[in-house]
Amino acid sequence: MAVLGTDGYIGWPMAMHLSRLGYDVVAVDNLARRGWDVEGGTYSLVPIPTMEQRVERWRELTGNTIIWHHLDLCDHKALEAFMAEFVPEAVVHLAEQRSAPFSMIDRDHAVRTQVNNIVGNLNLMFAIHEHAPDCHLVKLGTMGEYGCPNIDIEEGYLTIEHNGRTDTLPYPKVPHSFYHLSKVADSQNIHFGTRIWGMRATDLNQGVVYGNQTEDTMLHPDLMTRLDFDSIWGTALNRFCVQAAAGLPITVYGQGGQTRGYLDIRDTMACITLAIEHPADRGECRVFNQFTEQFSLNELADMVLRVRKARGWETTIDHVANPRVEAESHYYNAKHSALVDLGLEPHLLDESMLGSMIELVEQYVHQLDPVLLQQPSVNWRTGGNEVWDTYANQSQVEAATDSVDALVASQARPRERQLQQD
Ligand code: NAD
Ligand code: USQ
Repeated sequence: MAVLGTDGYIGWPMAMHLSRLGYDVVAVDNLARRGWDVEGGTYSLVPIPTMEQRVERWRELTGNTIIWHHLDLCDHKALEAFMAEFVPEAVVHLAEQRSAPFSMIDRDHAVRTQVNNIVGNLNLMFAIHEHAPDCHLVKLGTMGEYGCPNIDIEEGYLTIEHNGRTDTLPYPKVPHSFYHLSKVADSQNIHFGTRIWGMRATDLNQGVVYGNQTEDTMLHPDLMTRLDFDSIWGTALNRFCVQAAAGLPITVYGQGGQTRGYLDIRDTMACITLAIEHPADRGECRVFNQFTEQFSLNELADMVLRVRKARGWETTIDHVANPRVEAESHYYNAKHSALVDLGLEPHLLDESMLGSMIELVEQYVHQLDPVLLQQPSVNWRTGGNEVWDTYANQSQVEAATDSVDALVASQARPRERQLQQD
C-alpha cells in the first residue's frame, strides 16, 4: 500500500491509520510543502517532526513499520523505479499542491501548481500502467471541481437528454481556482486512463476537511498532524477555531452565504479506507463525493461563536471584503450517498468537537502570527498583495543566509526565528 503525500495534513494520519489496520505502508513525499511554507513565511501551528522521526516514533509506540520514501512524483524515472520495486495493490494519491490561494498568487504559482499536480498525476498513471496494472488508484480530487451550479451536483456523472437523445457523461465542471482546475484535468486524465488501459480508479471529490485529531495522532505529540492557520493554507473551519481560541474576529469573506461540503478528518480516514477495501473494477472510473454535511460560512461562524459564548467569552464575526471571486449566495445541493452506502458512519459536526479543537489550539496560541491569521494575502483579481510580499520577502532574506533545504530540515519557522533574533 503506497500513501503519496504522507508528510501532509491528511497523509500522515492516513499512513498511520492504514498501518494500524495491518497494511504494509510505504510513505512517499517530496517535502515540497515544507519548502512552500519557507517560501511564503507560513508554518504549522502544531510543530511537526521530520518524516524520519515520525515513522520511528510510530514504530516505537506500535511496533508497526511505515517505510519512508523521499520521492517527487514529477521525477518519472524515480516514480517508475518505485512502482516496479513495490508493486502496490493500491495507491492513495494525496501528493499535490492543494491551496487555491497559492495557485492564484501570480503566473508562476499557477503554472507550478498545474505542472506539479497534472504532471505528477500523469506520471503516476503511466507508472501504474507499466509496472502495477492491477493497482487501484485512489485519487483525492475536490468538491470545488464542480463549482456552485444552479442544479443538484451528482457523484461524478450526469445523465443528460439532448435533442431527443440521452447519455451519461462526466458532470460539467466550473471550478473555483487554478488549483481546482488542476484537479479537473486530473479527473479527465484518470477517466481516460481507465478507458484506454483498463486502469482501476476511484476519484474522491472531497469537501473541506476540519479537525486535527485521530486515534493515532493523539498517541504522542510527535504523531500530531500539521495545523495550518494562515490565509493561504488554513481552511475555513480550522481557521475559525484558531480565531476563536485566540479571541480574534472570525473572518467570513463577503456575505458568508458560500456553501461547501465539509467532513471531519476522522471521516477522511474512513472514506479512503472504504474505497481501498471496496476497489473499483478494472476499467472503472468511480467517483464519490467525499463529505458528510454542507454548511454556509455564516452557519459555521455562528456555531463557533456559540461555543465561545458557552465558555463565557465573546468574539465577533468580521465580514471582510472577499479576496476571492465566488458566489456569496447560491443554490447548493450535492449528493454524497455512495460512501454511506459502503458503510461510512459519519462524525457529524457538533459543539463538543469544536470545543475540543479550540482547546487543542489554545495550547499553541502563543505561537500564532495574527497577521498571517487575519489578513488575506492573495486576491483572485490582482494576485499576491502586500501581505504576501512582506512574508515572501522575509523568507527570501532568511533563505539568503540559510539555504531553504537547511530551513526545511531544521523545521525552523521564519517568524519565530525572527522573533528569537529580535
Ligand atoms: P498538504 O499540503 O498538507 O499535503 C500534501 C503533501 O503532498 C505535502 O506533504 C507535499 O509535500 C506533498 N507533495 C506535493 N507535491 C508532491 C510531489 N510532486 N511529489 C511528492 N509529494 C508531493 O495537503 P492535504 O490537506 O493533506 O491534502 C491532501 C490531498 O487532499 C490533496 O490532493 C488535496 O487537494 C486533497 N484535499 C484536501 C482537502 C483539505 O481540506 N485539506 C480537501 C479536499 C481535498
Ligand atoms: N473562507 C472565508 N474565510 C476564511 C477562509 C475561507 O470566508 O478565513 C471561505 C472561502 O472564501 C471559501 C470557503 O471559505 O468560500 C472555503 O475556503 P477554504 O479556504 O476553506 O477552502 P478551499 O480554498 O476551497 O480549499 C480547501 C482545501 C483544498 C480542497 C478544498 C475542498 O485547501 O485542498 O480541495 O478545500 S472544496 O472547497 O470542496 O473544493
